[in-house]
Amino acid sequence: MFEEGQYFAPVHEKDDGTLSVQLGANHPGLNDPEYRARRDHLATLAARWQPGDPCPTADYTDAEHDVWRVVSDVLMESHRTYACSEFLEGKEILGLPTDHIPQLSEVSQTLAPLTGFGYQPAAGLVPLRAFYGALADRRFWSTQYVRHHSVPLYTPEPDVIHEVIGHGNTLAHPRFTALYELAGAAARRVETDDALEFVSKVFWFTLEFGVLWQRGDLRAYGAGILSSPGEIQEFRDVTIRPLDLVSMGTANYDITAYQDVLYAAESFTHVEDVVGHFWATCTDESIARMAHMAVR
Ligand code: TIH
Ligand code: FE2
Repeated sequence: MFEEGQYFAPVHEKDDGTLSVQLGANHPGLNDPEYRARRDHLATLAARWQPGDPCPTADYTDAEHDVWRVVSDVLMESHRTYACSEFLEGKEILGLPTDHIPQLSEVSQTLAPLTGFGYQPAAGLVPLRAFYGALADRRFWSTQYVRHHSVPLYTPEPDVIHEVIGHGNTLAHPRFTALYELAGAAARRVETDDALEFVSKVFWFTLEFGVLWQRGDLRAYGAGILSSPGEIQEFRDVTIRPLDLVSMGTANYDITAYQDVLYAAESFTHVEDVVGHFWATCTDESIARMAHMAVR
């Protein structure tokens, strides 16, 4: 996903109406003209998309399909070992290809009868409220470009691998999508930016970077862990705290590195009971009270 507070590259419109993506100073693709042309092209396609249209077709290059293949291969094994069972069930039902990058439009078509979710292409930054609000309509704003081939193991910048392998497999499972929808409804319900930020931080530490106990084993259910062949190998070695809305909603995190603190639920049901219930019921006032309780 591509939202405020996450690493993202600013996008500018050029005189000819196409978009230009400004990669940061240490972006691995900065001095790769071919990569930059791809980024600009995909951003331009997304910007021309209109609500209701299927996602535009991205004609991926062989090199881009190769990155997907490499990451899919490594993750195939890691998911069996480190992903929670609900993710593995979603993965089984969705049946993503491992030998080529699927189009967002195709994945959306497969998701529709399963959970009603579908992707919309993001050209650049999607503001927090729009990003989360869309979840209430079962729309998921998604990037379409692929991480640079030199960094297959981890990227701070959400790419199609993260959106589809990380989030897509969860969007195929109704227990996950119920949570996404509740997060969306919460984002629409709250009015202050502070409350919205709290809601989005809880999302970060759960649907993006959540872990949970399953049969005595720590497993990942967050899409950010499940799309990174590097981080998925390391998450068990970081500081694991118990699930706690106040700490998650007020914690600061570094978006450019492996997370050093994660919050573990006792089970998937525990996530639903605590986090689902929070999103289902939170208001500006209840969040202000919680934020006030935070130890700073
Ligand atoms: N770090 C993730 C990956 O390498 O797949 C992508 C992101 C998830 C959340 C923010 S960036
Ligand atoms: Fe994400």
